[in-house]
Amino acid sequence: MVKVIVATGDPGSTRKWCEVMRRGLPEFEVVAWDAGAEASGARYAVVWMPPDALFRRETGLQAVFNLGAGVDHLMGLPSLPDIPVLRLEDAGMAAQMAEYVIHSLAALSRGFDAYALQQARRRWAPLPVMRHADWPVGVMGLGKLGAHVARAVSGLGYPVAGWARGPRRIEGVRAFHGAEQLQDFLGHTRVLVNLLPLTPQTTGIIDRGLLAGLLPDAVVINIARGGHVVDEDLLAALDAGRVQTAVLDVFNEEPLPSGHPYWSHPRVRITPHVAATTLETHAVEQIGERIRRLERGEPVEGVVGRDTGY
Ligand code: NDP
Ligand code: OXD
Repeated sequence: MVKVIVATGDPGSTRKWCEVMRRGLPEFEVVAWDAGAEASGARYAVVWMPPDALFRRETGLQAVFNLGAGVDHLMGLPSLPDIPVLRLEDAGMAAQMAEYVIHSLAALSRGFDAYALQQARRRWAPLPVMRHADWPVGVMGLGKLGAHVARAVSGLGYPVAGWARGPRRIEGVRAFHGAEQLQDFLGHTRVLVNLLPLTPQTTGIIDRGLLAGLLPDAVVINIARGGHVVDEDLLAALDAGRVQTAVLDVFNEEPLPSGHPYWSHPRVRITPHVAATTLETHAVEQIGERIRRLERGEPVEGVVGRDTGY
């Protein structure tokens, strides 16, 4: 029987994922990481922020499955062996991301935030009709999640630009790529949606220079990683009115420390890293199918590039 070891940073979550996997994938033997135990001899590891000791002890692993789309935590582990690392692709997260972005965008463009303030004052005052053309959206990262978000927002009638590493073709989306086209992309963007992976190339990308390139009265929606943002630069842009609103789901330090200026900033909206959560059924199905393919010697999707880091 193929053995799979589950290791997350938290024992409760490790137990939960073991149960979910045993229920969904009864043909595999699923064991939980236990720091005090001997090597289990597992062929596959299913992980989220695992301890570095996992890879030093489990030396028979053939592949590692990340229980999320972003692999930045995992790729930084010094003991990660040179075996395939696979990440979740969409697995129900793309629809959640689109919902998050449309909610945040409409709160501003359709005036729902303003109407909430009016309600508090018992005020009945329709705002001028919104024009989509006044709210051009730019999506950084056109992968599994970003491309879906770009299509969804474009489908509502907003002008949409996108930016990726290489050329991309997405109907209804004006696509830019590479460092040389970044300024052009920003010049088409009032509402910036970040869905880049966190890599050495993208760390700190949302800085003073980038924010200065956005269209006036900009909005920043960061739903990728906190490490993409230089916090002092974003706060300065908010205070200067360069950025009117920041919608932030992810932070350089999580949980966001209670003294952080974002908490009390009147034009910052905060959610606790929930823009898209890993859905158990989808995740287990995707991982199970990929383990079966690897066991049959067939190619699999979702393998992270060691050179690119995503
Ligand atoms: P993908 O790997 O599918 O897509 C990444 C996209 O980013 C690709 O279009 C890629 O370009 C582009 N990209 C990568 N590096 C660069 C670069 N240096 N310059 C320009 N573009 C670049 O990722 P996903 O869509 O699956 O996920 C994106 C991120 O979302 C995850 O890495 C994770 O951090 C975050 N996330 C956050 C969640 C939350 O709840 N807040 C939940 C899930 C994910 P190309 O197409 O040319 O390769
Ligand atoms: C992910 C996340 O990367 O939840 O999947 O952040």
